[in-house]
Amino acid sequence: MSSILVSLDGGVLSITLNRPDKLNAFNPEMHQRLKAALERARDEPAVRAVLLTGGGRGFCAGQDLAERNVAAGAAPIDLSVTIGSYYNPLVCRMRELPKPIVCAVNGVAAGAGANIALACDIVLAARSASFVQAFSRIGLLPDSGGTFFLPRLAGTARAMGLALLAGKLSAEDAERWGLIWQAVDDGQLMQEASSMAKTLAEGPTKAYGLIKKALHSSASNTLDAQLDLERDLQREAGSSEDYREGVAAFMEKRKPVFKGK
Ligand code: LHQ
Repeated sequence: MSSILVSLDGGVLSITLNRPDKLNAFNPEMHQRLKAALERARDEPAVRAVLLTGGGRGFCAGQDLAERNVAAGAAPIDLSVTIGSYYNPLVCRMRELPKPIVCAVNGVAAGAGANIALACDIVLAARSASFVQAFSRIGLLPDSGGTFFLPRLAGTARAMGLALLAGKLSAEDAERWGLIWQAVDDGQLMQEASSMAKTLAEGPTKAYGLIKKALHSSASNTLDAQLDLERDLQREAGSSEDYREGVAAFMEKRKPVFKGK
């Protein structure tokens, strides 16, 4: 059974992390397959949105720790190699994908699994799901963008508490704290996430890519620089077929038919 399941339907590329007996913890094979799926999402015009979820009862438990068990007296493993080779490129690939990623957090999201969920564009979580910055439980600090996303989304006080105490944060608190878009009833999660991804797949894909770029640049830009960026990106959006269609549809009082171009 493949560690990642991928299917394309109606413009939505669904990617399911699929090592359920390990709560979908990452191993190198899973990283490589996820990389290939995200490259497909980037390169295939037929893909206009991504839906990421986990198989079984968990979303993702981060790094597979069975591969990290160092025997007493043995030299430590250099974790920067794994982070540099897999996790950092993964987070960058997701953020730079010029198409929206909806994440359906179906169960526990721990360690790098939690932060990979936070790197998605719209995060829905089942009410029974939880987020755990599990790193300090094993003597590490949050990675996969955790120290970037957490303070920006929830503020430094909450980021610090999550990272130091490594407790479980419920989906409802994650919503209340601004970490995710919405907590939804367990039975509704996949239907709501699929419907949202489908709606996005029928939208102005080019504008969505530019929205991601603009919002992701915001944190490190001055107001002047951000205004300049908005001007330049709007020039790009304004030359798209979808903008022409959007305005025409508005004037003709009909629903626009966007082609993602
Ligand atoms: C697992 C795992 C797991 C293997 C559950 N590995 N088997 C980056 C670069 C390089 C190195 C280091 O790390 C990183 C980034 C990171 O992600 S570090 C953080 C790694 N993740 C964790 O520390 C989380 C470890 N897991 C847990 O704390 C718990 O499993 C959580 C809170 C996620 C869920 O708890 P429960 O619902 O009680 O489930 P469980 O603990 O019983 O787990 C179910 C099974 O999954 C169990 O296997 P078993 O054979 O006993 O049924 C676990 O061993 C296995 N599993 N996480 N990361």
